[in-house]
Amino acid sequence: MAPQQTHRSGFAALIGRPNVGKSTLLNQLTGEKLAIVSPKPQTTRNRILGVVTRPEGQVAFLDTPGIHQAKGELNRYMVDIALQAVDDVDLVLFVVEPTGGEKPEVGPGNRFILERLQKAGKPTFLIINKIDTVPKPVLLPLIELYRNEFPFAEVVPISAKDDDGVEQLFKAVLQHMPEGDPLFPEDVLTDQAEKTLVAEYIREQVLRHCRQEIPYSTAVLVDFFDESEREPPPGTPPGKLAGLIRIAASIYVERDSQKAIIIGKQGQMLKTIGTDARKAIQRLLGAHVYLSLRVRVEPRWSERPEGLKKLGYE
Ligand code: GDP
Ligand code: K
Ligand code: MG
Repeated sequence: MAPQQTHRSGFAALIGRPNVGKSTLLNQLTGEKLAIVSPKPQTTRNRILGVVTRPEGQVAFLDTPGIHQAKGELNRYMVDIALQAVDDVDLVLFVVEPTGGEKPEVGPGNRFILERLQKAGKPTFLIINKIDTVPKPVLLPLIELYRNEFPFAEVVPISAKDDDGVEQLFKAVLQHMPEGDPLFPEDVLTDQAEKTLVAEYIREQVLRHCRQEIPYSTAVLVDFFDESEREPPPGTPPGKLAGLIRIAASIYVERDSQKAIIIGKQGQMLKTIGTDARKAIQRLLGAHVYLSLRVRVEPRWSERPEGLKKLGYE
């Protein structure tokens, strides 16, 4: 008789400064685009669950907003979410990118997070992401510097973008999960509703196409999601988009001037955002999508608790 394999399951949180590649890593681990990605900070605003299920175990990863010292209601909200996640998991994956070029350094932003992790006292991996961007020799001294700051259970260099080291990382994470039965049914991938993902895919296109100050002031809400014609007619070959989903969503900004930027000359910017978002949403939903977007102004929403609540951040 073959020996019974131990089944492990638990939670692991991706924690780190903005832009180090936490969301890219979540997507690579799960093989799905659960979290939007952009070169701008504050891309991830909520905690995002991504579940990986294998015969030998299950890991529920939590992607989180970047931790940084910044003012403002929305920033506080995001940092709280990230720090809360640390308390809720079995293992912390502290993600960093190589910094300091030829002379590697940890830096104040990472030290600030490490202080919090010291207090939390959870088993923690150091994930050095973006190793595709540096020559190999800088990694050893960098690891040395980090090891002097914190007793990491493991150090794993990866490139989330190139899928380099990600499988090894998953195996190491699983070894640190407690023994136990799966926490989620095996077909569960995330706890995000389709409507939430749709709103995020639209926000991603705003991040992609608009310049710096716009993204921070933007939130997206789905107003209308009609899937009454979602099912393709009987006899449609598998894989062929045949059903239709009608979606209306609002892009919220804080000022009229921002609204004008998102709409663009003769509506060109909004059209581009809509076209690109629709393509991504069609892939997500596996049906044709009719997407109608409008831009609304909600003054200073990101500075007010009621504003945050109204736009879905609570
Ligand atoms: P997050 O803010 O930590 O969630 O970071 P994102 O996942 O949004 O990524 C921030 C930026 O870093 C994006 O432009 C990504 O394409 C880029 N990025 C993420 N992982 C890698 C990597 O392994 N190598 C390189 N070169 N870029 C990466
Ligand atoms: K980002
Ligand atoms: Mg992110």
